[in-house]
Amino acid sequence: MSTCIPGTCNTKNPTVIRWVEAQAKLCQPDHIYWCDGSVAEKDALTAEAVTKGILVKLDQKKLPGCYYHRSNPNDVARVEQCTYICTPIQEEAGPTNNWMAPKEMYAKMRGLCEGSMKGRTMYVVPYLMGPLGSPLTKVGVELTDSIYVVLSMRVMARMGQQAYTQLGDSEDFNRGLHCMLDVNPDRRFIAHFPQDNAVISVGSNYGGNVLLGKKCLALRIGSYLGRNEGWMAEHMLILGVESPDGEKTYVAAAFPSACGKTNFAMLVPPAHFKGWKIWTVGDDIAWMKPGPDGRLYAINPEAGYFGVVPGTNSKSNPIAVKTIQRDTIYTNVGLTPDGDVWWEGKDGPVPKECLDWRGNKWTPDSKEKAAHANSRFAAPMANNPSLDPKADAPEGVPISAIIFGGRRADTMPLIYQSFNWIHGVYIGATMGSEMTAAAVGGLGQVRRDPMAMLPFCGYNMGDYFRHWITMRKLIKYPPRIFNVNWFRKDKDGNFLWPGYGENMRVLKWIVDRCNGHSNAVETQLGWVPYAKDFDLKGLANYTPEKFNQVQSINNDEWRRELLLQDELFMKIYTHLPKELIFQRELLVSRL
Ligand code: SAT
Ligand code: MN
Repeated sequence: MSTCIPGTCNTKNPTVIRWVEAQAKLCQPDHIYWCDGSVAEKDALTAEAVTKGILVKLDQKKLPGCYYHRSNPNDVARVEQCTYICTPIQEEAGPTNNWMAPKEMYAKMRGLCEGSMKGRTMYVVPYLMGPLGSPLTKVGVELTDSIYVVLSMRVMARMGQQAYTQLGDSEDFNRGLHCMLDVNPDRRFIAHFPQDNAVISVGSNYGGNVLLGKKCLALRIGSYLGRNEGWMAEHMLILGVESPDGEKTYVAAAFPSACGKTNFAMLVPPAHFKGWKIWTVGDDIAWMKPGPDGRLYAINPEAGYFGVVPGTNSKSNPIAVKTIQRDTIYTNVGLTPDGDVWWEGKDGPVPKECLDWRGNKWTPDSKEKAAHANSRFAAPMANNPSLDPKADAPEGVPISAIIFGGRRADTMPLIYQSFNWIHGVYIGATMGSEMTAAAVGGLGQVRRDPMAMLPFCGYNMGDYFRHWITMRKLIKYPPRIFNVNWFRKDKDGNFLWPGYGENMRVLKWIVDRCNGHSNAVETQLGWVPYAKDFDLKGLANYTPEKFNQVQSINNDEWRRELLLQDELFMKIYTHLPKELIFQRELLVSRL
């Protein structure tokens, strides 16, 4: 079988063609289909997916262009225990990553992929991570035997012919191979080869495991490339804050998966904030590089949102509600008899019955949830009514603030600001968060998740901290660094902060700090707002006492926190920059 039949193969790049040929020889598909990203192609593949039962067509009047997908019930989230960083030397991957020598992993993958596409079609999916023509943009080609992956990649990345335009004759592209196999957790591997700019993913058909542009290229391989090339690949949303007088300030924020990055990126200010507006650049990933003016510039490498569905409603995220009305693929939510989707926390009445994410009959009396806790929408960012006009700008947007945050019931105040960059790096490096449904295992336990990158750093975490410290020297006007926690609770388990749109109050203080418009008090942890300056106007029943409570610093809790932080520092001790140990000592002395 010839791989590149004239008229079907849509690139002349000899390296791409040779590589596809080699993978086809291994996987032995019946057909090879070279995707061009066109609308006609999307329509044809969608129709085929519907015929094969991979997608269910939803009510097209209510939800134009929307489809429904159920994953295998054993395959509903990222699996960190199956995720490997394959560097020649184990120390390069570091103690926080699973490791296997590249030779050994390639051999294992060859064994699993051999003949795995017999009777199937191999789709060649060229895509860009980043806007066409941006110096930060990277090219990827993903080979997959899943139509669901092709259609999702078309939403999540700039997929199609433009990728070959950016690539030209170059050999510099990410080589991604995805084989579904029999979707068996025992044969599930997501293997990264940073030195080869390559990823092989087998045995899954779910989100972050298989949309190889996202976590695999944009974060794990991206972080590795960024360290070598002088830029940063971060698990961060990017948003723009516009003030009533038109001043625009961009911030980037790192929260672990399923801690509200998408909601924060699409925040709608409460009525009291007349004239303020939030613009979305990205909701999950930021690639950042110093610009010619000495500031740090960020692009969102993605073109869509892969957001958590449950809890999405007009209070938590009215912009997402609008964004997912069309051209959206819903995975693992409930399906109503009239071709609509439903999930726990959706606006409107609860349906009398529907099919749950497993396809079983569901009624309001059912014990199980209709939508899986990690059910997702994949929606194009072009649908977002608050999409920032610069979301496609090749030069990106200048970042004034970096915000770290996690899900913490105690210890962490609502907001504080680091004393300086290196102190901010320490705050990011010691981040902790309660685990969520985005990854398999450990729900609710606090784990250290430095910069929200623990599952996504493609090299030694200690070296990653060093890279953050080094970057300071390359940025003349570094962003200010802040820490937030929307999730602090009182003794009775009630949230101490209303969250959602009200987070605008915190964001305003951050932006005011960056622009020299507000004062701060020094504490053990960092700079915090004066209670009298912090805008609580129009917040019903929210007293200054409650604000003091959510901002309180409990030295006993902080002593325990320091011991918990040590666990991670001990683990990566051999590569831990000494600057961070000094920061720890300074904090101890302040406490
Ligand atoms: O499943 S994904 O990895 O794409 C989403 C997430 O965990 O952030
Ligand atoms: Mn994420």
